Amino acid sequence: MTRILKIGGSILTDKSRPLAARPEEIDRIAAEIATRPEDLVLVHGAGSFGHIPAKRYGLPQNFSPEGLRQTHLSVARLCEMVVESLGRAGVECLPVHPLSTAMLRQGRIESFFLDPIKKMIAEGIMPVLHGDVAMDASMGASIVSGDQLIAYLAGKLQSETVAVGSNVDGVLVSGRPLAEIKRDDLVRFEDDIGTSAGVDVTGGMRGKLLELLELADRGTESVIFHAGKEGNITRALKGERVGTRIVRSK
Ligand code: IP8
Repeated sequence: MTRILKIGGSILTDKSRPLAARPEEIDRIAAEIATRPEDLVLVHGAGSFGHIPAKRYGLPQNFSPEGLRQTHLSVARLCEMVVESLGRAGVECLPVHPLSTAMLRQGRIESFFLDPIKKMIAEGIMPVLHGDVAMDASMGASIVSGDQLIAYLAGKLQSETVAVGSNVDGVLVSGRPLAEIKRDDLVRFEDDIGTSAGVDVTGGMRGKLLELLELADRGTESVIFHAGKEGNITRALKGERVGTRIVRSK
């Protein structure tokens, strides 16, 4: 059974500065992933490599071919760093760029060419995807976030676990992580669940939660945890309790 791990761009990069990767963090994350890489699909956020150029060119509201090119090349560079680091850690993996595999409508994935991903998994190779720009049937082009990608892939690949590593301890209410959250709780906690620090064009924690609640409604529970704390990725991959679980409403 496939497992999906997302690592937020805020862990891999400094979201307040353009093209500011954190190579030591990338290497630490790769080493943790290398402890249990079997049947794993990795999706990473765009961080400053995506959100800063996207904002500069007014994406996705403004259709800008130059903005699409610059933003894609930038996130592809971050993906290359992640793939190279995983390779050094001994994980066989390959990049999969959503710009070349997904088609959107109104900013949502309408179709996705999954065959290469399925074949990579079958051959013991970890597909590495990332938040990206993508062509959109109604808007010309738009942005597909890593969170939308994991919710989509979890359904299509019938994943048994979905773990989302961010730069906070989970869904925080009054500064403390909830043990679990379901859609019915959302109204009560609405004011506490903010957007992320730094530049973010895809909705921060709130956007993430909405994707994962939708996934829970379809039957796949997930967990949001702090991926910046050493050992947490390894724990999450082992299925140990860490962060906030996103569960289905009764
Ligand atoms: O960091 C956003 O992906 P995310 C992708 O997963 C771009 O929200 C290009 C800004």
